[in-house]
Amino acid sequence: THCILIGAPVDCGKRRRGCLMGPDAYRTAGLAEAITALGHTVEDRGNLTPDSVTVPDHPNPAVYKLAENIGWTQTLAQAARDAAPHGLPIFLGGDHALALGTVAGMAAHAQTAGRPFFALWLDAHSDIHTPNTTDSGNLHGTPVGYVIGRDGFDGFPPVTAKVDPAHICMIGLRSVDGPEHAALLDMDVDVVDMRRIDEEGIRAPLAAFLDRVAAVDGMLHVSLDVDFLDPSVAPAVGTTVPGGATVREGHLVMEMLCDSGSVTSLDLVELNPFLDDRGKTASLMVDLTASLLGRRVFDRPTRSHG
Ligand code: DIR
Ligand code: MN
Ligand code: MN
Ligand code: MN
Repeated sequence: THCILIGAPVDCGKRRRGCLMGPDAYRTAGLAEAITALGHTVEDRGNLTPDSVTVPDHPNPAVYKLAENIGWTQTLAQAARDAAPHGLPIFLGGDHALALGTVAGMAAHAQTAGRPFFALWLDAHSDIHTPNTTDSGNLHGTPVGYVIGRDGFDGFPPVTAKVDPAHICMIGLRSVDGPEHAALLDMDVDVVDMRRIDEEGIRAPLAAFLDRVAAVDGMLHVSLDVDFLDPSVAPAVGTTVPGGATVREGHLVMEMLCDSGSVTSLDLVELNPFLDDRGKTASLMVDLTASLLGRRVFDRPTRSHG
């Protein structure tokens, strides 16, 4: 696989600063070296800067840095479309607002390629707000709302390839706001909250989703939010929520994704190196990426996931 690293130092999706250091933390933690050690090639396209746009005030006065978020969305959607035909784009965040652009861009690419598009959201949060429903005003809570085509994103680039909610699986949920909960009740997003993981394990729901992707030869975008993981193992994130995925659950997800062969793009988001403990979170994110790209102790006999 040819891996294309795209630095997206997005820091406007929430108020606590520091995610702009994420791309360099991944480089420092040896991301490119880990990928090449697995026999892949790596091309680092450096860090992008957002298009500059001006916008009128938003009716929801809480909305934070609207213009900058729109600029990043434009820039990253284009970067995704540019990179996708040449390899596997890995977007180095940056906070989760970057996914407004990366997912929209990858979905547009899939549409051009004539393939169904799916997204796996690994996160404590569902990120399905719109700029109108968010209380915090933090737009890192809105990328899913944007890509499925919810109303309220005036000023953002029109979503040319809307993602089907039935093609989205969210794993790790344990902090869902009221308006998000209401929106999710009305749609076919596969929501795997932590209780379901406790009861069924993480393997069964993921296997079922991956079988659906494979059945139609779908393209799969994976958006990995640091807060998917438990804060005890991944402290470098501004929005920690106790009770998250363990290190092994994280690796199993990545190993199954590797075996599926379906993953065509990846976001690494919400790493705030300013909050890290001697680089442990950055290193864990690099190790998880390595598992996604084929690092393993022993091979498994080939079999279906079901
Ligand atoms: C929360 C936080 N739902 C909000 N969202 C986060 O502000 O809308 N997503 N942290 O990863
Ligand atoms: Mn998120
Ligand atoms: Mn989150
Ligand atoms: Mn379908």
